[in-house]
Amino acid sequence: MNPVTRYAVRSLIAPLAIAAAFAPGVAAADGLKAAAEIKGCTNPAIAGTATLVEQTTPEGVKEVTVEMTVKGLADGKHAVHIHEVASCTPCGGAGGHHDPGPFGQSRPDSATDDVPAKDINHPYHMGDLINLEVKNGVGTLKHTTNRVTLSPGRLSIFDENGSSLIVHSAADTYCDAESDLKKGCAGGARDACGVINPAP
Ligand SMILES: [Cu+2]
Repeated sequence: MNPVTRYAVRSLIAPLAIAAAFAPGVAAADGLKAAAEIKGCTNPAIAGTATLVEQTTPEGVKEVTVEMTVKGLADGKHAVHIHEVASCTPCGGAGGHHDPGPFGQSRPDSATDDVPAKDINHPYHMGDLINLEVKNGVGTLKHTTNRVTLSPGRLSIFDENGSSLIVHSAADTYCDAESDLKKGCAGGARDACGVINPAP
């Protein structure tokens, strides 16, 4: 191919490749979905749904948008996390927070923590999300995180034993300041749970 033709071919291919990369639905991970049916741990009046959708940033980073609506919770803020086991019967079966990292320590807090605690690993977990805010009995949350993926990989919530969403009784204070490092800073008791399943 002579240089002029080569240049012409290249200048044709480059824009096509860029267009393909950014076209909606073209990237392999984009649009992958999951869902969870949220149920009260002990209170049957608590019920809701959550959807999780994976997309890819222009840079190629996978991120997941979590949207959740739950009715029947007490008004105010409630901690929400992705927990490490696909089990809600009982809610304790969901285990600690999704934390597949090499230094994985899924326990958010413990009864034996010192004050201030030295072994609280929250909010460093990959499954740590933000608070659900409940007004007039209806709680909503929308949050995009690049700490987890739905597609296979090291951050995937669809690991060997799956994952669940847990809504806690109290707000997550994010255990951010040294003075926050106490039992319950990750939201305390569990109000509701939903096993996360792949969705069409
Ligand atoms: Cu939690």
